[in-house]
Amino acid sequence: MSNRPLVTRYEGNPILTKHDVPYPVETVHNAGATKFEGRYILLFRSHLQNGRSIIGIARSDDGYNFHVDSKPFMVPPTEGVFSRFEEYGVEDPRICSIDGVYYITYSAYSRFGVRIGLAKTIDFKTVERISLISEPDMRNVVIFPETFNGRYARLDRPHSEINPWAIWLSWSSDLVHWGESEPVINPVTYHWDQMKIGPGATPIRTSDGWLNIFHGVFPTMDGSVYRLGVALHDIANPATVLGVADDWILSPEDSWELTGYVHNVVFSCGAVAEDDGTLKIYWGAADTVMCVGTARIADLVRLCRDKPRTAL
Ligand code: BMA
Repeated sequence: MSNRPLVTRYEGNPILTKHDVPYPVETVHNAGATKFEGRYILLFRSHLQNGRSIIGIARSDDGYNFHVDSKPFMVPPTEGVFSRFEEYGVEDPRICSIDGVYYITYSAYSRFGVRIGLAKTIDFKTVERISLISEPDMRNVVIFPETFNGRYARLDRPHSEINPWAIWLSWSSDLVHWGESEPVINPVTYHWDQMKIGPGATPIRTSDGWLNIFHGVFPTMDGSVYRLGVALHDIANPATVLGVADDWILSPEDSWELTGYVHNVVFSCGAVAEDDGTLKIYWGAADTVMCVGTARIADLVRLCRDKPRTAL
C-alpha cells in the first residue's frame, strides 16, 4: 500500500459552518448523508445556544457546495410521546434508503437518558417519526440498506460497565422491534480505539462485503481523540465480521479538527458511494463544522483484509 493518505481531504474544507445556516445555531456537525433525486443531502446536527441540538438539512449538486434550507428539518416536538424523549434534543442522524423510503435513525436525549428514534421521509421536505427503537443507553444506530432473508439488520452501540461501548448487531422484521443482539466489534486495549467505538456511516455495499466506517476514541492527558476506522462485514450475514482494519483511516489534523467546541474530533455519520469506485466521506470536525474527503473503496477494503486486528 502506498504512502498517500487513504482519505483525501477536500481542499475547500470546511464545507459547512454555522455562518451558512440562516437561523441561529452555534455548530454544524455530525451529518447523515445520502443522494436523493441526483442531489446530495446532509442532515446535520447543530447546537443551539442552550446547548441542546436540532437537525438541519443542506442540499448540493456536487457533494461539496451545500445550501442550507431556511428552516430546521427536525426539532424536538412539544407534544406526544416523542416530546418526552427528545426534551434534551436530537443528535447525530444517519440516513438509510430502502425501497425509496429514507429512514433516519437519531439520538433522542431526555432526562431518561439517550435512546434511538426512527423517522422516515420520502421527499426530504416532510418527516414522520415512526417509533423509539431502543431503551437507554444507546447511540449511533445505523441500519443496513438491504434486507437479509426478509429481515432488517442494524449496528448498535449499547453501553455496559463490563464491556464499554462496543459495536453490536441486531435484527428486526419490521424496523421497530429489534432483537437477537450480539457483539460484533470490541475496542482493543492500548489501541487508537481503546476507550470506545461506535457505528458511523450507514454501511456501504461493496463486491467484497459491507464497509463499516466507525469511530474510535482514545483517552489522553489532553482529553479524548476521536478518529475513524473501517471494518468489513459479510454481504449475506453482516453479523460475520471479515476484517477490522488495525489502522485508523482519519485522525484530527486540520486546525478546525484540532480545535473547536470539542477538540480533536473527526466523527462521521454518513458517506456516499460514487459510480467510479470512490466514496465521499462526510465528518463533523471538533463538533463545530462539516468536512468531506474522498477515498477509494478498494483501498479501504484492502486495509480490512490485509491489516486486520481482532474483532472481539
Ligand atoms: C460523542 C457524541 C458525538 C460527538 C463526540 C465528540 O460522545 O456526543 O456526537 O461528536 O462525542 O464530542
